[in-house]
Amino acid sequence: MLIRTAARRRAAATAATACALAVALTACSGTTKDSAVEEGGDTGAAAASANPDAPLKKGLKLAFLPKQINNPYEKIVDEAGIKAAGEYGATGKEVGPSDASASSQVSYINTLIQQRQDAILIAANDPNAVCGPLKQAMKKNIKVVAYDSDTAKDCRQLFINQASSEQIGRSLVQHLGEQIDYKGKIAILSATQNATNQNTWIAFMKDELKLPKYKDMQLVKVAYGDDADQKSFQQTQGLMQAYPDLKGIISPTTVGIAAAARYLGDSSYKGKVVLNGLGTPNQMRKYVKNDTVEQFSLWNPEELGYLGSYAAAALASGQITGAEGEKFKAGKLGEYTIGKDGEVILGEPTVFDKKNIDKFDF
Ligand code: RAM
Repeated sequence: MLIRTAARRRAAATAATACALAVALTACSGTTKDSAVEEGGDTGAAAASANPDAPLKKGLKLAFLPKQINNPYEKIVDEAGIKAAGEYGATGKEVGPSDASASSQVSYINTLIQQRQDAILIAANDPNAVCGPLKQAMKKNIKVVAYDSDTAKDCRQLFINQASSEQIGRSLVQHLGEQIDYKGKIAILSATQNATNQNTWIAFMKDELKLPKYKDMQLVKVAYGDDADQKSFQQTQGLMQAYPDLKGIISPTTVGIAAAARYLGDSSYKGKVVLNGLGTPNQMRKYVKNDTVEQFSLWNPEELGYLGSYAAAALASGQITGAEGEKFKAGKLGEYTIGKDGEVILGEPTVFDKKNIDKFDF
């Protein structure tokens, strides 16, 4: 447990740096948590003072609202969160849109408010488009937890981040740099143009690329596959047509990297263009085994859902209010401390390659 705690402390420190660097980004902009409580108005006594000894309430209703319902990664996260709710006598469900466009989640939030859920957990498709309805939810004492992809800060009480955003962004560039010997044209294949998480990571990638050791690496394009399989496939094809001498692609989305691997794996670029990014071992296994992809990273999505579930329950039970420094227990994952701006960091990502990929099943 010592190691976990130390790793978490490191991660929290990195997150603080991340936000300092990313002030210009939507992910780290907006007003503080306190103003959310004021605007929420009705978060009441529980918001004013946390009771760390309060038991988790029985019968809580949690709703997971992913970026899109048919994304295998989001499914793993949400199913784990729903299962965790069963551990402490709550119920959970997943609802959401079939596309990850900016405003696609708004009508779902409105319905969840009408249903008087106790907490809404959202992986936001846009930091601002969901804000109005989420503030309405908080006003009605429905707790709001962003996970995976943040909203603006005053539109939720907590953000459960999978890992330090800075570490995710910088390490993807570091890994690709090593793989292509720090030379040549590179591109990014992202999710949607508005995705808070991908945009935050890309800002750190661009910042990392400013270091002298990357002077011979040139980022020629950021393409958007919208977390849609077919569009991501076509965008990869388009990148290769436009830049046949491309040396590497970073795809910081599980949908994007799997589609890009499928395109490259069946093309003459296999083994010539390095593909790195964020993927699930189960979707990427065959591309690692057939040498299309050497390595990629991810955190454990089940743990992300599990942590989000416990965090939402702790909020809804008055154990925490979302203020920096408050602590809560997340079942088998142990204790977590809320960092700056209501951010809770799960841990560190894992790098997967031929040697370890068979040890993972998600
Ligand atoms: C996709 C989504 C998600 C992101 C992962 C890595 O599934 O864009 O938000 O965290 O990739």
